[in-house]
Amino acid sequence: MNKRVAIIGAGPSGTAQLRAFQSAKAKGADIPEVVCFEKQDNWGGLWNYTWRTGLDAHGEPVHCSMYRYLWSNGPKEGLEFADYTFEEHFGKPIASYPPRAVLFDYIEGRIKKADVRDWIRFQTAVRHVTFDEATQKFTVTAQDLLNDREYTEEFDNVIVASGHFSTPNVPHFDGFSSFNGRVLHAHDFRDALEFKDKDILIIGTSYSAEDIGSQCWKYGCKSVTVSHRTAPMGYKWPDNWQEVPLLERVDKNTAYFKDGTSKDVDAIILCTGYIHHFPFMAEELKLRTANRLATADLYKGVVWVDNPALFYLGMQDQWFTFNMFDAQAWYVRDIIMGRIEVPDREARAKDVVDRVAAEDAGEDDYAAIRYQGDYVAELIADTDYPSFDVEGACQAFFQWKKHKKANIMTFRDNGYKSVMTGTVAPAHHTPWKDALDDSLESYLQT
Ligand code: FAD
Ligand code: NA7
Repeated sequence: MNKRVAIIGAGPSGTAQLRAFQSAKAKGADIPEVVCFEKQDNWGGLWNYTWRTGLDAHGEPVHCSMYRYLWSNGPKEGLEFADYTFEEHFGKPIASYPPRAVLFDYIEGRIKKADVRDWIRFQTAVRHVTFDEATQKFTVTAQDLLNDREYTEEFDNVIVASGHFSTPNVPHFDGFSSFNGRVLHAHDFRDALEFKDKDILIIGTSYSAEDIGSQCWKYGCKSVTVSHRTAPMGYKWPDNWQEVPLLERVDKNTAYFKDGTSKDVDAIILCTGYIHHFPFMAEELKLRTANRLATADLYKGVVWVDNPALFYLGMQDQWFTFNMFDAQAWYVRDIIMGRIEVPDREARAKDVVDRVAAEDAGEDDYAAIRYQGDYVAELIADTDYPSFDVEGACQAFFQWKKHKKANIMTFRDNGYKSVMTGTVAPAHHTPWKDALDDSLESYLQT
């Protein structure tokens, strides 16, 4: 096959795509030449932790939004690879909510086994992607950051796997410029110990707000105040935790809220989400979408409606993660290799409209989980990705929701059944709230 395929990003989505092509090759298929561009010096995407914030050593925006002490926010049984189980990687069953380093090790284990590191050009940032109607080729302009050399190459397909939880959405509130403390976005949060003995204010009510607040509580902050725009999270919080309406303004160290109440705080952490940001894509190829399950303009959630030679991976809001990226990567591979046909533009656009309507019809988080589970099942039914019990994975998510409702500070102490191996995860040796050492070595001790 004399096609050339560019993958942008070697995070979980990009490495899923590499593994998909490698697995076809291992089965004797003739595969395209695959070039993966990764701006960091290692794979793993967001899971590749760095202490840096702001700009990296080359002046590039730091991609990492993860922090020290991050433990999986959902059960690992919902994200397990169907072709590489946790038990295969660690040689024994492990507990259900691994810290970041453990999940990084797992992601890395599969891609190392696939032996495709030399398909990746590390420390190479994609600067610009255009499409030529006449030649039907993409031109990719990339920068070799180590040698400060820019070059262009042509490709038949481009797969954008650059993630969408890295460019922060940063609202402004009156008084921020004269606040006598630190104002930061979750993207720049690293070490909860920075906020030990401090009163912190968090804006937002989604995963980052819940998790960063919980971490600061775990590592000894004085109090957590969470300000909501739409609705409070409503969990049973510890005594030094309160939920308040939206912030109106701050004056020196005092935060004033919409209901007229106020609170003196030492730091403000904006857990206000991220934007889909693709400055390197030509205007007519650029995905513009809200953070939702049915993204705009992507047939089957992956094929650019206006040009089926272009793909985006992992652009949905996420209940399912690693195995959804796999489902997408195998599907995209099979389109590129001519095993799956893509319908005409009208049908592609209708598919998007139907998916948006189906998502909108769902009433709660349970419906959303099932919706995304059905999507994963739909894609894997058409490829040779190992079939797995998606309903069982949904059940793990449903139990997780119930455990969070029962006790938000102990939900990570529960174990769930792997739909890949049938094993029920053992309890971790230490309750999450007391486990201050989140190293891989500590976590894997039995
Ligand atoms: P990313 O992981 O973002 O990887 C994208 C890659 O593209 C990066 O390596 C980046 O360097 C590269 N890149 C970007 N732009 C360019 C460019 N121009 N040129 C070259 N390379 C480029 N998921 C879970 O399953 N469990 C969790 O507990 C969990 N916790 C999370 C916590 C936080 C704080 C965040 C932000 C996300 C969390 N997620 C979690 C979700 C996360 O989105 C996925 O797990 C996963 O990392 C997404 O993979 P990805 O490959 O699509 O994107
Ligand atoms: P999310 O899930 O996109 O949530 C963003 C939150 O920020 C949400 O509660 C929003 O409130 C709130 N928000 C956004 N803009 C504002 C403004 N202007 N004012 C007040 N509140 C605002 O982002 P997360 O970072 O929590 O999670 C992203 C991923 O990281 C997730 O997949 C996890 O795995 C980790 P709203 O409810 O819309 O009123």
